[in-house]
This record gives sequence, structure tokens and C-alpha cells, in this order.
Amino acid sequence: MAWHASVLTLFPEMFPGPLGFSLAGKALREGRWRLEATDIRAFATDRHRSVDDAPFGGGAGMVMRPDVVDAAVGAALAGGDPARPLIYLTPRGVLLDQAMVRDLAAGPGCILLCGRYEGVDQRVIEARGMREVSIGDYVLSGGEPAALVLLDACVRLLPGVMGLAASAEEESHAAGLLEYPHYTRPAEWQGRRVPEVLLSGHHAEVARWRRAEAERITRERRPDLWARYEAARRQRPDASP
Ligand code: 6GU
Repeated sequence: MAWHASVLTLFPEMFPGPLGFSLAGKALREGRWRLEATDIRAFATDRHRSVDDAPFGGGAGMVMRPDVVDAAVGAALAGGDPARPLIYLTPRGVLLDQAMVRDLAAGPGCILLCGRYEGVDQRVIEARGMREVSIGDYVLSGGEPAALVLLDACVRLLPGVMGLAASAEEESHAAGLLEYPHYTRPAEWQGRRVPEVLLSGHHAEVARWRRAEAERITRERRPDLWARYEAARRQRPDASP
């Protein structure tokens, strides 16, 4: 069966959105993955179709009701492989990283719950054993853009979606480094030359330069990744200094 994403949202029209374009969109049309966006409001039970209510304890905003969200989750589970992980997208979640993306892409798909308002009643998150995931340390107005980000990251790793260029980039990130810079013709543009080593045809020297640039950029921009990379390098018995 194709990799299957179910998105639970109050704004199903946001999907596939940008994922309908480029290689993800082509792969979607080719059936390499499947996407359903379900309107949570379809599971409302009262005549006002209400999906939210005021927070216990007071405060601003509204909270999504556990009964309505639970019914939507139940329908998604019944509509696909019940082993798919349940993910609630929230800025309070654990940070999405490439290791999590790799795990998700290797599985049967995922069920993504997008919160709006102040969030979702915590009891349904716990009762369904959902993983809470964030895409970064900033606040979005809803989980939908985060769901699109997570899906893009997964879909590009599916077999036959992106090919060799993508796997090379993925490997570089997997090694724990940011990627080296890229250049194409002309060799001189607005007085700026492409680094000479890249024109040399010496493959080993090109590889050495790229590794050195990847390390420099990682050290300068991401001291957190650099510390982890150095720690991992120290673990290796054949470590180069
Ligand atoms: Cl997953 N949701 C929202 N609303 N904001 C976020 C986020 C998720 N990740 C980072 N910011």
C-alpha cells in the first residue's frame, strides 16, 4: 500500500496546497503516496456544529472539544492502517528533525491532527497516545503549515519521489552537517569567481573542499549541531582530528 497521510483539520482546503506542485504533487498523482484532509467539523454533533469551547480555568481563546476530535481520530484510524502514528502538531511538541522524518517515511504513513484556537483538550491527546510534535521555536496560527512541512519532508524520501540529488542532501544532513555551497555556470559572474578547486576536475580535492565548507558553515551557524557532530566523531575509532 502507498504511504498514507490523513490530516484532521478545520481547514481541509489548505491541502494538498503546496504539496500539489513539483515532485510531491507528481508523486501524489502517480499514487506513490496518498493524502486525505478531513474536516473535523464533520464530526460535530450539536446543531451549531461546534468544535470548540471556553477553557476551564478561564483565559483567552477557545479549546477544541475532546469528543469531536476523538470521533475524527477514530474515523481516520478506521480508514487506513491502524498502525499509523498519531501526531498532534503543536508548538509545545518535541522538535521535528530528520531522524523523525526518516522513521515516519519508512512506516505506513501518519495521521496528523492540526490544532486551531488555543489548542486541543489534553485528555484526547493522552487517551489516543498521540505524539506532540513542533516544527520549530516560533508560533504559527495553526498546525496546518506545520503538517505541510512534515509531509513535504517525508514524501521527498519515499521511493521514486526525488532520486539521487535528494538522497545526497539527506545523507549530508544525516551525517550531522549543513550542506556545502553550490555553483553553476558561468565561472565568473558579476566579478565573483566560482572556487577554483571546483573547476579543477580533481574529485578527491573537490570532496575535501566540500567537507571543509560543510564543517565551517555548521560551526559558524549551528554550534548545537557542531557539538553533536564533534562528539560523534570522537566516538569513532578511526577519528580524524
Ligand atoms: Cl506544530 N503548530 C503551531 N501552531 N505553531 C508551531 C508549530 C506547530 N511548530 C512551530 N510552531
